[in-house]
Amino acid sequence: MNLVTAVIALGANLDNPRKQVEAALAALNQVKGLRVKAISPLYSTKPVGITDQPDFVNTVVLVHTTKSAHELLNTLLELENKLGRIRDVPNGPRVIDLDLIDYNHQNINDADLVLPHPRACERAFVMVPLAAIAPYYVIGTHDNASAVAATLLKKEPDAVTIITDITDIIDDQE
Ligand code: PH2
Ligand code: MG
Ligand code: MG
Repeated sequence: MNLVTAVIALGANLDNPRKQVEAALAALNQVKGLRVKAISPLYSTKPVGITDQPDFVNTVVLVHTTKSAHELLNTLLELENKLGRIRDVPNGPRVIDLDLIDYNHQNINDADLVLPHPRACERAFVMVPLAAIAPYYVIGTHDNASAVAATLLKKEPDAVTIITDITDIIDDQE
């Protein structure tokens, strides 16, 4: 059994985004052939791209999986559908977004999947959470997550605000 590490970013900004993210975390950990190994704190983040939409809740997880990169991508798309995602406005508001950021440090350039995620290192809402759980994780040819996050935060200190850590989520479920 070939077990590899992957990085997944979760985001939501509709219909109680924190609940949506928590539901997605629970669903993700139920997936066969996948275990969530680390969950970052949840962050309230300013919308990037289309700025005229609600703030997001974002988190990043490290998973171990026996799935291939494409199988994992399909799993994430299926989960998005199951959790009520409707694809209308690209980069617009959504109840849940599950993005594959990195798969075992592999470079993939397919029509449906480019890895590592080409814009991950420009996004504080990905790199700050990643740095919280894996500061030395290197995406592509960039500096490690901690260094990239620090640079992004220097440019835009208000981009992300921590709202909770995993202990709150566990408490909520009891
Ligand atoms: N996702 C986007 C576009 N903009 N902004 C924030 N803060 N968080 C996101 O997850 C996000 C975004 C497209 O997937
Ligand atoms: Mg996204
Ligand atoms: Mg997406």
